[in-house]
Amino acid sequence: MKPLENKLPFYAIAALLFAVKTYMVYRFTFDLDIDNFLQEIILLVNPVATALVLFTAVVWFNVNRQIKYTRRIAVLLSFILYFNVLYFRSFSDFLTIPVLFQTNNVGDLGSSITTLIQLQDIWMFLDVIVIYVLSRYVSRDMQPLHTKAKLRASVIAVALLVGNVVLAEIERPMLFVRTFDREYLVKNIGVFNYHLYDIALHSKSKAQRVMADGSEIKQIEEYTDKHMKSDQPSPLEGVAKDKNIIYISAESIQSFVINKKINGKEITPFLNDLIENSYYFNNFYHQTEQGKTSDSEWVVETSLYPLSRGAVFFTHSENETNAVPEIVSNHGYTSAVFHANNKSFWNRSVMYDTLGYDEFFSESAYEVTPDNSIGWGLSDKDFFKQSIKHLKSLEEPYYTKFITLTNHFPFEMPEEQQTIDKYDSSSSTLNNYFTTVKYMDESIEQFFQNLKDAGEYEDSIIVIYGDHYGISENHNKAMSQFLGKEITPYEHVQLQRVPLIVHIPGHEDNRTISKVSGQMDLKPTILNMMGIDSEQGVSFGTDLFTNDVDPFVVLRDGSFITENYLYTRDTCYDRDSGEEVESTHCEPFKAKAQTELDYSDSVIYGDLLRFYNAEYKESSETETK
Ligand code: GP9
Ligand code: MN
Repeated sequence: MKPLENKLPFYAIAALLFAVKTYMVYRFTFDLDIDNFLQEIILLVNPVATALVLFTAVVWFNVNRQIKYTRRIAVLLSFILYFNVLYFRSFSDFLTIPVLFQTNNVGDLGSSITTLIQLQDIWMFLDVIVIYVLSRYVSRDMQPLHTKAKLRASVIAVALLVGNVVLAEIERPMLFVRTFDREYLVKNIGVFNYHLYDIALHSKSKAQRVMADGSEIKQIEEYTDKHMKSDQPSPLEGVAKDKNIIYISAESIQSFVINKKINGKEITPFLNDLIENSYYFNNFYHQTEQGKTSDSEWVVETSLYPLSRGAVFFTHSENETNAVPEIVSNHGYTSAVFHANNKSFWNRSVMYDTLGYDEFFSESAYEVTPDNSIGWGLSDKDFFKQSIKHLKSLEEPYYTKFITLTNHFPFEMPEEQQTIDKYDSSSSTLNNYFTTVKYMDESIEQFFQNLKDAGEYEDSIIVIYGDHYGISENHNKAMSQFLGKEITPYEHVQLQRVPLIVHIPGHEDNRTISKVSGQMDLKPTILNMMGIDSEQGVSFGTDLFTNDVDPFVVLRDGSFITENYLYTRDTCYDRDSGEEVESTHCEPFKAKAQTELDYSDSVIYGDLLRFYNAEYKESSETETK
């Protein structure tokens, strides 16, 4: 064969082969869900852009090293891709740096690796073979390219990659800030850029951890003990001892729907009745930020604030957490989460281990078909129904959490399943919302019946909380039409209230409690109810059933609510009337709110609970000796 006089075809062939291979892996091995045309385009552009960036880098090497570089990069990238394929076959997920160092994950993979490797996988290395063969025919005495040509090649490649990222941001706004799902990241920026992103995220949190020392946690614990911990015994102390705990994380439900009607029909008839036989908190705020559902889980299980950007579930999944599942496991409870979504969403597969959950029943534990799906996936009614067998398989007492999904933006409900009229306003989001909220109400009602039929109700305490808002500020006009009042910044904060219902079968002393409270308060409350509050540790919440600590709820954006005032966007309001008042009223609380957020951030960034937990374990060991 005649030597390839011009090297460009050689690099172009190498890049093209690699791009085609990567695309085929995305399309057929990872089986990424493609929902629209833009996603299709992104999936096509990404392998080309990545291959061009990596392979055109060759122009900057001297002529002799160009061929070597091309061969090596082809081998390296092929192995990275192949390793992801093997990992995906085993876990339906993508590799992360923490996972690489988690012995149990990679250990599992190690033992089964021979079963994962398949003979036909050889196709994944065909391009490498072609590149090696072709490289022998490339002329070794070519003149190097002019700097202008080198620049041109690199600029085109990088521009294509930037175009890819821009398209990804259009398709999934805040993709990089929220980092909600590895599958979305891989789908939008490709597996190689995803790894770079993961490395950056990991290095940043590692650096902050290294700088931290153990002295700060003592100071923070003293602060939370002094300002949040109630000295009063809770009237419900020990009421949940040895009982099962069932949390229902109710997707996107806000308090404004409770006891409200559309065209004369109650939106939440079951919850409205349930409230009469339960404790209902009508001034209970969600405290989530960009991590949405995962933030609510974080707050409820750890009593720490979420971060102001990103999701703790992603950024700090290796931290020590002293979370409720871990604590209750040490007291004979089996802990489990039920959620019929892909297990990598919000990094749950990793994070639930960190929080100490024993079991996670994710999408793969359910039978999901087009017929039983609505919107995001398995319908809540089917989800609850199918969960019962898994629930029954758990050893009692159990501590469980059921995460619903159907009442999720964009609130789709097939017409034949709608049991309430849509609202009539300029916002189709708000109009649809009531139909899925009504569906949630029915599915929770059905779940109560499922629990009763399965004999799981009597010995359980059921706690239902809204995870975060469903209707954003973009719909203020329609919202103000529904509520019959203007949505001022004060009203906006009031709309961050979500229902909290604590239902204890057979309990008499039920009532609606109006004290200002937040998701942060659930950890101390539930531990107190279980009679194990002494282990709550650093907690920014207060038992909901005690009254000796002044109510103070801080939202992640720095807004806060006290008994008498509400502060948001640099303005102080009277909590009852919503009237603006002198800023001096809110002034003393501003510093306190900031201190709490800063302390909580320090705990997370510095992974400070590792010091606390080490010390705690040591002292409890000496006590038992
Ligand atoms: C996805 C579900 C919804 O698994 O938790 O996530 P969200 O968008 O509400 O955070
Ligand atoms: Mn949610």
